[in-house]
This record gives sequence, C-alpha cells and structure tokens, in this order.
Amino acid sequence: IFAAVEMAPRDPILGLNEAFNADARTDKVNLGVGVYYDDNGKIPLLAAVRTAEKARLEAMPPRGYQPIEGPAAYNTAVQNLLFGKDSHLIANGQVVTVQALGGTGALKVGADYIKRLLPGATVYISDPSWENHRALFESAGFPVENYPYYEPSTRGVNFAGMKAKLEQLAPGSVVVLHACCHNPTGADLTEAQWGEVVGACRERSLVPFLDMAYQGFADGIEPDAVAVRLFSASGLQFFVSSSFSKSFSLYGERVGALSIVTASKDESARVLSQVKRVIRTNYSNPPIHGGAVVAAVLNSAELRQMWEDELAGMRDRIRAMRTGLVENLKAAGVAQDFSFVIQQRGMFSYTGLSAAQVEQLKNDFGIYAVSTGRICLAALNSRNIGYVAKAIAAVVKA
Ligand code: PLP
Ligand code: TYF
Repeated sequence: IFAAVEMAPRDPILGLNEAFNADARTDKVNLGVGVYYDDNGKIPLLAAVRTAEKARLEAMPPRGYQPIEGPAAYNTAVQNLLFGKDSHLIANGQVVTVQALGGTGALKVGADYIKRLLPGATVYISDPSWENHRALFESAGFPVENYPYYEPSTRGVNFAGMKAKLEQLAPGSVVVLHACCHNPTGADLTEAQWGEVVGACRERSLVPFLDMAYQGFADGIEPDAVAVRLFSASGLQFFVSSSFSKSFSLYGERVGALSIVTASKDESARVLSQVKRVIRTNYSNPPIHGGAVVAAVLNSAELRQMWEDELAGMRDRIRAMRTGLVENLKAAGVAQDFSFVIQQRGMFSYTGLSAAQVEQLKNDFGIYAVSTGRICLAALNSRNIGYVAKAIAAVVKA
C-alpha cells in the first residue's frame, strides 16, 4: 500500500533545523526557527514555570481525563489575558474558550469548526504569512487566498492594499489576522489601522480569526492585546487562537487555546457544544501538565509577577539584539540603512536579504535563515552577534 507514496516536502522552517543540526561547524548559528533563546543560546525554563512545576510534582496529582474543553482555571486565565479581566464579554458569558494543543492546535480546531459552520467560505491570509497558515486551512478543506500585507519598498504594511482587498471580500469570508508581532515580517498595524480593519470586517460581514502567538513580545501583555480589545469593543463575533509556546517558553508542552466571541451566553453554550464535538473526534481532551502549569502561574499573584518580569526580560533582550545588530552592521562597514530592524516587532525581521544571500550565509558562514530573508532576532546573543553582523556585511557587499 505504500509503494507509490511520494516524499512530502519538508516544512521550510522546521526543515532548517535538520540541516543545522547536521552542520559540523562550531560557530554555526540558527536564525531560522522562531524560538526564543537566552544570551547563552539556550531555551530558558522560566523560574515561574519551574516553581509551579515543583509544586505540581510534590502534590503528585492523579492523571484522570480532563474536560474536553480543558479546565476552567486555565480557560478563564486565558480569557483574562486576551480580553482583559474586566471584559464585558467575559462577564456576559460571550466568550467560549477551550484549551488546545498550542496555537497550531487552536487554529486547527477553529478551522474544523468553521468548516462545519460555513462550509463554502474562503480563507484569506496575509501576504506573506506564517508558513503553516495556508497548509492548515487547506487541510481543513478551505480554499486559501492572500490579502496584500507587506510592502518591501517601505518595509511596512501596504495598508491601502490590505483594506481595499478586505472591502471586496464576499460576506462570510474568513480573515486570518496576526494580532501582534507579525510572522514573518515584524510589521504590525497601528491601533488606528486596526480600527479600520474592524470597520471593514463589520461592513463586509467577514469572520475575523485573530492569531495571537506572541502576546507580550512587542510592548507587553496589555498593549499587545490591542487588536483583540478593539474587536471586543466592536460587537462583532470573532475567533482568537493563542499560544503560550513563546511567552512561557513551553514549546513542546503544546499549550494554547481557542477563544470564540459569540453574541450571547445562550449562543456560547451551543457553540461550545459543537467545538467539543470537533475536539472529541480529534484527541478527546487536552493533556494536563502544560495547561496546569500556566494556570498555576497566572492564578497566583506572586508567580504571575515573576512571569511578567521574565517575559519583559525576553522582550528587552530581543530589543537589545535589534539595536545591537544595527550597530554591529554599521561597525562592519555596511552602508545600507538597516535601522528598520529596530522598528520591527516581535521575534522576527524581514531583512530584505535575497534567497541567494541566505544561501551564501549558510554555505560560507554556517548561518541559517529562512530563504525569504526572515531571521529570528531571539537567536542572537552577545557572543554570536558580531559574527552574524560580519557575515551579513560580507554577503550584502558581495
Ligand atoms: N501562529 C503563528 C503566527 C506562529 O508564528 C506560530 C509559531 O509557532 C504559531 C501560530 C504556532 O504556535 P504553537 O507553536 O503554539 O503551535
Ligand atoms: O515561524 C516559526 O518559526 C515558528 C515555529 O510548522 C514554527 O512559528 C515553524 C514552523 C512550524 C511550526 C512552528
């Protein structure tokens, strides 16, 4: 039965890890995958997480099945982060939240549910977007198209193009929006532009699906929720996928959530019953550990403060790497203005390096980046930043 099976293409980002791991050079640097490394080049285990895990280990809780939607302590904590603890939507019972297997799992549960709800819809993603958005929505059975987003000449958002496209979409179209820290470009909408996107979604009866994978990596927990808050105030119904992979450094624990804003408490009950059906037929109920750790941190004043301080530390270190890269490029004799790197937000920068230059970085220097020119700033540290800057200088001058 497998004789005619063809080799599937590798994930363009996760596939880089394999090539990187196989590289014998000791000064190699992996700027490919979107993971936060500390200044020692290690994925941190946050102190808040460690404390919560220790307490859990000592308590030795039983491992029964979780509710299909995950525990209330987790789901409520997620809602408070996304919508704000004083949200009228939460108070009114208008938010349905289910624990999910990371942000990816949240997107997939949401996509599968929307496919049942609106089987004829087309899904629109930003041009460019996270590599997995297209594949994920296609695998849920949707046609997937782009809306204009990045403008290389300004290294910013082509907002006029984006808005014009949204204003032409058929009612009921699903629009996937990066809530903050756009992956891969690092170019975000302003608050005023978000207001216009909300307006277009209302005008055209679109179905907004906000993807929030980096809350806290741009300006902080509250400011990074601006898009969710504007949609919340709009009276529209919408979807939010969220992830703790980055903000809690819990990548492999697969901790995320899908939240759906409905028009009423009664709608919420019916929508939840349908989403539970999607979950039941996929993986029945979510794993315990990661969600329990996140809930323990978010529901303890002391651990929450510890986490917010650690999150601020990650955010500040990425910012320092942005400034440091620009300074080091200057010092390496690069004439081209790279100051846009400082303006970009989140983990990534679209550097403008060509696929050929990225290839040269790999071949000549053992520096791995995505062929689109995307680099992960969080993989830079005080030891490799000078080396990376000199290598980029060599390929842009060549
Ligand atoms: N959405 C975006 C925009 C992302 O960059 C990522 C990155 O991992 C995800 C979703 C998936 O998050 P997770 O690793 O929690 O599945
Ligand atoms: O864009 C990134 O690098 C992260 C990690 O299929 C990631 O979002 C990349 C590809 C993928 C899953 C996660």
